[in-house]
Amino acid sequence: MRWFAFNGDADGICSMVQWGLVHGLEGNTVTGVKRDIELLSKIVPESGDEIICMDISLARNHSRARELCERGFKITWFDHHLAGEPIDGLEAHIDTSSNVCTAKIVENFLRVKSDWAQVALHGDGLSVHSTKPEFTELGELLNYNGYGADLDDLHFHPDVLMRLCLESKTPEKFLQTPAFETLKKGFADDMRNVESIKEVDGIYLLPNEAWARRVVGVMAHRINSIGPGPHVIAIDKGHTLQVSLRGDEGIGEICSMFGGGGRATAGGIDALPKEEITALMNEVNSRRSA
Ligand SMILES: [Mn+2]
Repeated sequence: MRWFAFNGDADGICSMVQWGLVHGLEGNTVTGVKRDIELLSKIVPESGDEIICMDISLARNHSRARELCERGFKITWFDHHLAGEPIDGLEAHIDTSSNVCTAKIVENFLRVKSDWAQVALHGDGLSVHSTKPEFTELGELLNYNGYGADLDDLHFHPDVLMRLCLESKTPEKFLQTPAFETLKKGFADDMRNVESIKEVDGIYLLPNEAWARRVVGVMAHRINSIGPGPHVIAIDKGHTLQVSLRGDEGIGEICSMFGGGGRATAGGIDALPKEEITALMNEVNSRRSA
């Protein structure tokens, strides 16, 4: 039996579609929302099984991957995220170059040129490296579908969406399907909801609803493009706030002061107690240009 584990975003889906078009997808598939990375823990192989992983970080699945290799399972890994130490016996096709996505790695491995790899580049925010701008929207919508707190938030289970893409065979044909229309309309509706959210006391506060959990990333990205920030976008979780912070510098540092983390320009705090919002805003405001 073969097992596939793939990220539920555009890149993971396009990687699987390419594999499926060449070799078929007989076996079990394991996937989840985009942020659900530790998928190897959901695989329960039996003797003689093999495992193929697409677009999930080996570093984040390292101990489980090592354990499965030691037990003799054949594992093949395609990815462009952090890998960690090499694992004996694991076949790794991992390239962390900033101009590739997993679907490009899979395309090279299969030696079959595919427009799905072009779609994936757009999905991963690597449009500048794609030769097919006509697939920008499709890449972004497949990527958008993967965002949410859990699978119930998504328009399509990523496995269902992957199989719909596979059935279509080409991105052009998928663009003609009702599934594409559903994604397009879903995104437009979510963005219309976003427009109703205004900044109040320095915060864009979103309700804890599925649409908000789906678009908070896109919204943060768009707000960040209007000025240096720091910008505060938060989902109201009752006693706590799920905070996304964006800006030009020092963002991860601010977040870490409140139990979160991140990079220089993007960060988050999973559960900020509401009584700490004043302290957070004091810190943010001291860094906002007058
Ligand atoms: Mn990717």
